[in-house]
Amino acid sequence: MSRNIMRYITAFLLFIHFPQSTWGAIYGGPVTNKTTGHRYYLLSPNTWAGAEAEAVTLGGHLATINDAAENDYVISLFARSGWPYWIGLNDAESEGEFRWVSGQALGFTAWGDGQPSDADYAASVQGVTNYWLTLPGEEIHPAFVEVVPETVGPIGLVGMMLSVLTPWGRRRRRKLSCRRAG
Ligand SMILES: [Ca+2]
Ligand SMILES: [Ca+2]
Repeated sequence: MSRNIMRYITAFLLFIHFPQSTWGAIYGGPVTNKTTGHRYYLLSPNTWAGAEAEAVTLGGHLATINDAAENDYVISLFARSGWPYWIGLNDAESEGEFRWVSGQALGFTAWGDGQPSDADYAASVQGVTNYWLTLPGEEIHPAFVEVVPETVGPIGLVGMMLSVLTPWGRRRRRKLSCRRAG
């Protein structure tokens, strides 16, 4: 089957699966991973750059998949078999040098057979093993977003220690729990 016919079929299936009223929107999540505390969203179909812009408004980026566990976790949350979902990896700046849009270092990869191709933007696909491929960034696909919660800074840490260790903090917490109980 020619590549063009495949594209039309994909576009038609996307249209049925994601009603047009939901395009450019959050389609799933947020779901928080209990182990890492990271939040994930599924975005309805968009270009890679459009999806990344949406991810930034949610306080994150297109997902940075750091290991096999995260690859399988995100797929299991949102993906349908055979469907590509944008993730944050691309070599748009320098051919062959893949970088995460979050700025994190590239370690783990899950390229499928013959991947990455010449195209610059990575997408994740559910399969027998969950794998990545590259596609032209102007194609319209759903996307995975990852939001890494801000870590507690030194001032927050001091506040937490005061509240646990000092009589003032203990009294305040007792008062709060009484109020909750009462
Ligand atoms: Ca990650
Ligand atoms: Ca490329």
